[in-house]
Amino acid sequence: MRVSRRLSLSLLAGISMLVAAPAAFAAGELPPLKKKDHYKVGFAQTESNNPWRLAETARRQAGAKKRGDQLVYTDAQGSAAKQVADVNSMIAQKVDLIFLPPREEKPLVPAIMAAKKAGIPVILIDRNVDQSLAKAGQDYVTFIGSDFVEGGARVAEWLTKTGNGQAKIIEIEGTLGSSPANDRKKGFDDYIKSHPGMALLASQSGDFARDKGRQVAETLLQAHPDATVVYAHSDEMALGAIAAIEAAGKVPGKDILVVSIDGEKDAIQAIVDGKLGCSCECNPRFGPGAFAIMARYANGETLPTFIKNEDRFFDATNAKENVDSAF
Ligand code: GZL
Repeated sequence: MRVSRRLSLSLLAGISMLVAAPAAFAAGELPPLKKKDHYKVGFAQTESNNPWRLAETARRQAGAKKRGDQLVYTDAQGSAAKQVADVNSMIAQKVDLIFLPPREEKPLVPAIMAAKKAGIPVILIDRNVDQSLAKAGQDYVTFIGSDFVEGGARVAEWLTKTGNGQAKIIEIEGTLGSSPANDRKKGFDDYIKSHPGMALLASQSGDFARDKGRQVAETLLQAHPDATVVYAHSDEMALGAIAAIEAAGKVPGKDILVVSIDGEKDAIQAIVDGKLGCSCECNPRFGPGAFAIMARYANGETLPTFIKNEDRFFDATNAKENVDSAF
């Protein structure tokens, strides 16, 4: 049968459209990761202004190097909008997979959906997204990180059990809209609600940064001279608060008890020095582990929607022995 020239051209055009169009995945269907020896992997970091972020980046780079993978690294310098652009650039570069710590829970969702549409699987690390907007196992592969609600509750529990059950608390929150800040607040605040002697006087964001933490502590301590505790969502902000307390001529650990999260070296040293009460670990060193999880996904394994990092807890009982190995 002779096929007309016009029909054969239109058939060819139709087929080429099928081949060229980016893969479209149904709502519950994740893009697969082809099994191969090496990958081109994107890692869109939020910023590099504190030891936690630097430690995370170092371990991710080590993980890629160990596997012989190519790491496409970007630094959003504290801007969710830039992080969105960074992810979109990785999509354009056709990376095989993207590791993403969404700086804030909502703005990164469209970029995650764009990666899915382009057939690129995303593994969220360290921070999660708003679960009403995107879900693990459906829009991204999984979330690997700490349980932030649990971390906030562990600090509240330590505070309640260590003190006399009485406290007037100033809370210094992490980056506004980020899952660690939202959930560390929820975990801590919900716990103290069931302890009448624990009062929350004020709560404000220090953006996970030491100097901003110092400024917020200075302001809130001046506004609330009766405060007896500072709860900081990260060690960097706790160390800033300690500086503010000392600048005000008060003694941290004696006049005002500071409690925190992360487990960074300077904070554990501050516990040894009696200036910080406790720090619930939030381990940034899971780079190689994240690559192992990527390999499991490539092998066709169905992964859990949340792969939880187990975190230790540091206070005067164990700080000294843990300073040297801290990040
Ligand atoms: C937690 C991470 C937080 C750390 C901060 O997984 O996103 O961001 O607690 C860091 O130190 O800035």
